[in-house]
Amino acid sequence: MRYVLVADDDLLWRMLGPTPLGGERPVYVVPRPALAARISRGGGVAVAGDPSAERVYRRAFVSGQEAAVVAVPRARRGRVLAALRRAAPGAPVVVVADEDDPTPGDVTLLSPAALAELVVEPVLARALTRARVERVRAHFERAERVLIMIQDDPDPDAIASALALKIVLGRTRGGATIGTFGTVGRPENRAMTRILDIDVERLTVSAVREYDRVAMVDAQPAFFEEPLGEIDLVIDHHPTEAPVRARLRDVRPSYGATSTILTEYLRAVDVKVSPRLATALLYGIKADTLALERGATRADMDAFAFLHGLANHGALRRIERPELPPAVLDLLAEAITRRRLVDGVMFTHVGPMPYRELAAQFADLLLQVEGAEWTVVSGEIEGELHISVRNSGHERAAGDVVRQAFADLGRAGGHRAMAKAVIQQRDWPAGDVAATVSARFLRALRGGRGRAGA
Ligand SMILES: [Mn+2]
Repeated sequence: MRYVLVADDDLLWRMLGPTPLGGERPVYVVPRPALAARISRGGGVAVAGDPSAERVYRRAFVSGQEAAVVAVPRARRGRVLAALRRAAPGAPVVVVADEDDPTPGDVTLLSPAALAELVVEPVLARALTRARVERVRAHFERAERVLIMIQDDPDPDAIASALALKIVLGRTRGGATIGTFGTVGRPENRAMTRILDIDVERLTVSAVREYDRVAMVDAQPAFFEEPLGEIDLVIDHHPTEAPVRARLRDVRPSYGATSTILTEYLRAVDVKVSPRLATALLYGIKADTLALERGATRADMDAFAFLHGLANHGALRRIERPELPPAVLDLLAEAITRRRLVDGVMFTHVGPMPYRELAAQFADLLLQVEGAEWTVVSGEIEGELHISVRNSGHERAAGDVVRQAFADLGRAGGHRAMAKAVIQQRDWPAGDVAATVSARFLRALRGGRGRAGA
C-alpha cells in the first residue's frame, strides 16, 4: 500500500521522513518546490503543486487506491479534499483535524489529541520509567550484598519478578540472592526454577540483616510477620493494607502482575531480554492473570505480547504440565481405584504422601474426569492432613466451601477455583478419614446451595 501525504508545511515530513509506510515510501504532496526539493534531498519522494488543484493529485496517485493523509488548515481543507476526490474518488482518506471540526462523512478523522495519545504518551511513560529505573540502579549500585525477597510460598510472578530485578540491577549469577522464608512448593513452580535455572534460597530472619541492600518484589513488608528492618525497594501490584515502608517503592494495584512492571523496567532501559527471562515473565503474567482472563489490564497485555515473541514456548509447556515422578504412579493408581463420585464431587484419599503438593497435583489431574465438577483430594504428611480442592464450574468459590467445611479444625481457604485445608492430624476427629472429609465437604457445599433451608 502506497501512502500520499498532503501538507502545507514540513510537519508530516519531519514526523515521518522517508520511512516506508505500509511497505512503500510515501509520496509527499507539498505546495512549495523548495520544500519538495528538500524532501528529495532527504531521501523522500515529493510532488510540488497547489494542493487545492486536481492536477497535483493526478501525479501523486498512481492507482487511485492509495491511502491519503491530509494535514492542512481548516480554511483550505474543503477545497483540498474536493480536488483530491476528483483525482482519486476511491482512496481512503485520513484527515488530521480537531474532533469538532466539520469533515465529510467519507474521511476518517485523526485528532491531534489522539496523535498525542498514540505517540507522545508512550514516550513520556517510558521516560518516567527510565528515570525510576535509574534511581533504583543508583541506590543498589555500590552494595556488595543484595537480597531480593519474595513471599513464603513463592509463585511464578514473584520468582520471575525477582529474576528480572536481578538483571535490571546488572547482577547476574552470584551478585544478588533471591530469598524466601518459605520454600517453592507447587510442582509447576519447582519445575519453573529447575527448567529456567533460577536459584531461590531459603532464608532465616536473622540472615536478612547480613545484606547491604534489601528489595522485595510481589509482596510488601506488612505481609510478613517477621520484623524486617528497613527495606530499600518494594515493587508490587497487591493493594496496600498498611503504608509501604521502603526507601523506594513502586506499587501499582491496577496491574495484573508484578512481572508486567518489571517488563516495563527492562524495556525502558533497553535491557536485552533473553528467552529464559522472557519465559519466566510470561509465565508470571499468565499465572497471576489466569492467562489474561482475570484482572489483566492493557499494560499486562502489552507486556504479554512483547514477551510472547521472545519466550521459549517448549520450556513453558514443560513447566505448565509438570511431570509425575514414576514412584508416584502407583499412588495415583490406588487413589483412582479408591475414588468416589458423589453429586459431581470426586473424592479420593491418598494416605501418606511423599511430598506436600501431591494432593494438589492429583486434584488438578482428576478434574479432567468427565462428570467431576469438583475434586477433593486428601493425604497425610509430617503429622498433617492436607486437603486440596479444585472446581471447574463457577457455582461457589472453592475457598468459601473449604473454609466452611474445615476452618474449625485448622487452616482453610483459597480462591474461586482452588483451595486447601491443612489440619494437624491430632486435631482431626477419630474415625475413617475419607468418610469424614467427604461428609464435611458435602455438608458445606449443600449448606451453601440451599442456605434458606439449612
Ligand atoms: Mn503477583
